[in-house]
Amino acid sequence: MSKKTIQVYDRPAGGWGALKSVAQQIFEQGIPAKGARTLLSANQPDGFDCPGCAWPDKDHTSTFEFCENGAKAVAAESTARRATPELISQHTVAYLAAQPDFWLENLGRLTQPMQYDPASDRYQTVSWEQAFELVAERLNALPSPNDAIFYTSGRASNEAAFLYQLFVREFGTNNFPDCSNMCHEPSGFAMRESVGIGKGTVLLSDFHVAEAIFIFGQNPGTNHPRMLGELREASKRGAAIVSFNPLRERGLEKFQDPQSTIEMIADKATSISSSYHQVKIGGDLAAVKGIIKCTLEADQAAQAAGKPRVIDVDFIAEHTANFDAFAADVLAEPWDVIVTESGLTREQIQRSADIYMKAKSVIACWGMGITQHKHSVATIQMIVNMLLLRGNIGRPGAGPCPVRGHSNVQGDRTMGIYEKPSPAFLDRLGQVFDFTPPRENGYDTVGAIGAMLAEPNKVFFALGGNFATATPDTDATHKALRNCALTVHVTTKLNRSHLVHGREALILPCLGRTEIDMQETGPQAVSVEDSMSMVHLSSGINAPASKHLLSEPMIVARLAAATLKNRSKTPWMSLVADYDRIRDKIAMVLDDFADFNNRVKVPGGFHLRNTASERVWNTATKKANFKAHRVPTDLPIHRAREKHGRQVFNLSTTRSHDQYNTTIYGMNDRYRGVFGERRVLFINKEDIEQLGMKAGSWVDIESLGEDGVHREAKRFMLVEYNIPRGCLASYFPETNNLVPLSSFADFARTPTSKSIPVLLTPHQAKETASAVH
Ligand SMILES: Nc1nc2c(c(=O)[nH]1)N[C@H]1C(S)=C(S)[C@@H](COP(=O)(O)OP(=O)(O)OC[C@H]3O[C@@H](n4cnc5c(=O)[nH]c(N)nc54)[C@H](O)[C@@H]3O)O[C@H]1N2
Ligand SMILES: Nc1nc2c(c(=O)[nH]1)N[C@H]1C(S)=C(S)[C@@H](COP(=O)(O)OP(=O)(O)OC[C@H]3O[C@@H](n4cnc5c(=O)[nH]c(N)nc54)[C@H](O)[C@@H]3O)O[C@H]1N2
Ligand SMILES: [Mo]
Repeated sequence: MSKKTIQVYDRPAGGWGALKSVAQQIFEQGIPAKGARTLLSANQPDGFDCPGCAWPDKDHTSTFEFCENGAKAVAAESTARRATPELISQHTVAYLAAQPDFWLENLGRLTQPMQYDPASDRYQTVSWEQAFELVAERLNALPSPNDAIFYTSGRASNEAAFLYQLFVREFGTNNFPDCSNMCHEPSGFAMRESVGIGKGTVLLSDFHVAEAIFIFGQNPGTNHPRMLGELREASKRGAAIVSFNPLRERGLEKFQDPQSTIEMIADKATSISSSYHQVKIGGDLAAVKGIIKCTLEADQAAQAAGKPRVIDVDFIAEHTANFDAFAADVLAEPWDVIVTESGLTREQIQRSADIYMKAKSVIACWGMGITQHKHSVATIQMIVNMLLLRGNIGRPGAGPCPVRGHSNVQGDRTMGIYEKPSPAFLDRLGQVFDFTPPRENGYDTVGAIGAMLAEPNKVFFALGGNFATATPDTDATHKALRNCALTVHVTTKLNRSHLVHGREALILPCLGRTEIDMQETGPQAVSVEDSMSMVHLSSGINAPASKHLLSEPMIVARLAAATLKNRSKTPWMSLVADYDRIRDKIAMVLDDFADFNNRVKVPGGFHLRNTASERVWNTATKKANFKAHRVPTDLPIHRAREKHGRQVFNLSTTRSHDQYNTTIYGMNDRYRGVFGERRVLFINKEDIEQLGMKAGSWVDIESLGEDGVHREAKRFMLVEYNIPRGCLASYFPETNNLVPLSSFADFARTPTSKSIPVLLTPHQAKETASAVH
């Protein structure tokens, strides 16, 4: 464990620090020889898709692209450590549950299916056969199929996800909460209304020609390190990069590319952002509306002076609807509201607008800093409005680019992991597999927690992920899971969700993506879809972590066969004998996957059709819609400040550099200068002074939810940081308990993990040093 220190990190992102960190991780996971070969096979035509993020691969035939956090994700999966039954059953679940997440992760890969034994409070081995029979029996005994809930995390392959949604729908429910419900759900919702498709329209090639790239609420240095390579190239050729982020993030400032011999040897770096705007948390809608206002005002002035128009009038006339009402709304929005709510000066907004207006092509990227607020959908639609103004969609170098998280989260949705499936999709699924799919919408993540809380005895099944820790309102979620009759987790490693379990519980260990998936007809490849809609194959290269592991498609198929028995006409076991057969079925259900097997076998795969990128608008108006939204001035943070005064802070929960969502790799956050500690709270210097405290003091955080429930998180260290006044940042998942279940994005229902009104009080130190983990 590293020493606890806080210091300013003045090095660029990437560089030698990245190489050192990876070397250390490979050493700690005990994978000396194999490690290097495994890393070199990530994102290669005959290798596996990196289980890190959803950023696309440069070119499948290009050389190895180094990525620190991709390497950490791969190393974590190919660890030499094994969480054997002997190791797990040595401890009671009560003991395991008392250990930190970091400790659980470090037990290594699970090797055999295990079942919870209440008499001894331990997990004990169980055969696969018995495990499937148990789940089948419990599912079939439920009063209604809607009493079962089937969660998915975004690592599941297309093949696994397709079989899973088919099984669950043949079983009879659309209860598909998924990680997307906590992630880019608002992007899909907002874009479907605005441009008729819920996915980004740009390709990597657009990054090569864009004249300006706007980045909202994203920390690519940590979460999409390979994106920095593209930004570095863009910066070098003179493209403007404009970042909006309350925190100064190192990766958005300077990057030293570990692949560039010159930068590494000369210890040079490339500047990334040409301008950096520290918006207030939740202030992006106001900022973007301000940019649009400047653009419209400039257009009016140009028109009055008889100069060329600033906005793309031809595009607007031919391709869009609702422009006039939208423009009137923007022009009526007072500047003082825009300035106050964005936290930026009018000059800063004007400068951003000048860059926007000057650039012939603009890409807008965004991440969780945009999607996890109450007004996320409105903010995303405002970003799309900005692009539409100058026709920045459906032409080279321009377009919206929501940067997805999990490596196949976009593909899982394409495959039908969705609680609100379209009637057309269900019709086709029913025809191809000869059954009657359920029509009623299912539960999303927030809905599923509510339902498990309200009614006991549900069956909760998870294909990957860590539901207990990733979800909001930890106390409520844990209660919900404990309320279940049965909880089942398909997983690679032990995590908290297995320890916060139902009356009965199973852990089903599966192959990881780096491993060879051998089935009856030989080794199998799976397919994934990245953030830019490229679909390609992934084949594991390592021997499985244990001979008892099953692949995810096999687990789903065997469970379906056990549960549905002769109710199903689907040839489950034949499908998993050869995944080409699954892909043939996918092609029969989804037109965009016609000739799937042949197209996906080309190195690099193929690009899924994206209608908006062709300027075909699948919206109700058959046009791209301008959507008017007032700058919100009555959000929970405003109401909390009205009630409790100005000492209320807005807390945003974010990722450290040493974690993958709920998986904690280490205790450092190198680029933010934090070492050896995760219970930290980033805060402005003047706010620390006003609180009468000092950097390094410990505080408790009280959440000011509007449902009257008391929520708090104890013992966080104040870290002085370059962040606007009134704003705080801390790590997820330590702060998840502060997010009320009832606080979520309008329409899309993502928990508001990036804007939690809180109060701080000094922590009354009772703990001893042992409480520091
Ligand atoms: N190494 C690594 N890679 C990952 C992940 C990981 O945990 N580790 N997670 C994966 C997943 S599932 C996802 S979704 C992505 C997440 O990747 P990101 O979208 O980068 O997610 P966060 O780390 O939550 O960071 C969000 C950024 O938004 C900023 N921010 C917070 N509030 C606001 C706001 O109101 N406005 C603006 N403009 N900015 C704000 C924060 O300061 C931070 O820089 O990464 C994926 N890749
Ligand atoms: N407060 C707060 N909460 C958040 C967020 C936030 O920014 N702030 N971010 C949200 C976001 S964007 C997301 S996407 C969710 C993430 O929610 P999840 O996807 O549920 O969480 P992960 O931590 O990614 O899941 C990690 C677990 O997946 C399992 N796993 C790993 N690889 C495999 C595999 O190949 N197969 C299977 N079956 N299992 C595997 C391991 O058991 C590991 O412990 O969290 C959300 N929660
Ligand atoms: Mo995510």
